[in-house]
Amino acid sequence: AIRSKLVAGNWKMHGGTVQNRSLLTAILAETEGLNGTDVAVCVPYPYLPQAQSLLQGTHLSWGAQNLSQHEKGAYTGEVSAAMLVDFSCRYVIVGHSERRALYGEDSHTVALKFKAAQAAGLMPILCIGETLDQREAGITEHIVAEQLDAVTKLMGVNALVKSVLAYEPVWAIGTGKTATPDQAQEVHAFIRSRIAAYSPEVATGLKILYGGSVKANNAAELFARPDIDGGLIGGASLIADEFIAICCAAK
Ligand code: G2H
Repeated sequence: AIRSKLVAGNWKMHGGTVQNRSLLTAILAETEGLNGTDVAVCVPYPYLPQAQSLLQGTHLSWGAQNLSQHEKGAYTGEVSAAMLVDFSCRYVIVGHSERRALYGEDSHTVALKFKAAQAAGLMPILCIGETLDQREAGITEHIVAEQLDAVTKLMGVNALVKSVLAYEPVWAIGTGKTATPDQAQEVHAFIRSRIAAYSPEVATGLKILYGGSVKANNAAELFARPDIDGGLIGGASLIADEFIAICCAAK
């Protein structure tokens, strides 16, 4: 493969210090030296110090699931990019569909968060994807293009070099309905070709993860497709054996 793979867990609003410790300890023990595959966990904010203390100096990276687009100031309840850096995060998810749908984040806000993350030296994992209605209306490509273009228009296409994309069809998230490898590959190839129109080099180097009900029993087939460079894993990232098997499927 041209690109090494990345498997990132998105714990969402799950966890606790006791479970986290056993989960992370198991993942650490079983995922070392996976043919260059990077493994990361994106944990709820309060567990960043725990992730840092357990994972510092190991092969695992950690990160957060959201951040503020603002640098600092009177934004009660918000968390800045610099705070994530303070806990040695490498990654931060931006624009997850749950943030877009439940917290009103539009593509412009997501682009500002992407910018804030990169300005602090974090690697944004930019999530894009269509809803079921949009897929059925035949506007999947239009939707992912709009979500992607919001970032490239603000930042320029070269900003994608220090980022990861995640294609997450909303209808496949937490529903048990995975996109077929063909469906996923088709959209991944579209995304890469859209970027290649501006910069072939950026397109070739960019990791595009698939997310949406990835499990141990479907990961290998997805990850074998040429434009699928790993996964963003929700539910299955909370179960040690499942997540480890998914990491092992990314060869
Ligand atoms: C998509 C995914 C992780 P799940 O949201 O971001 O979650 O694997 O539970 O569908």
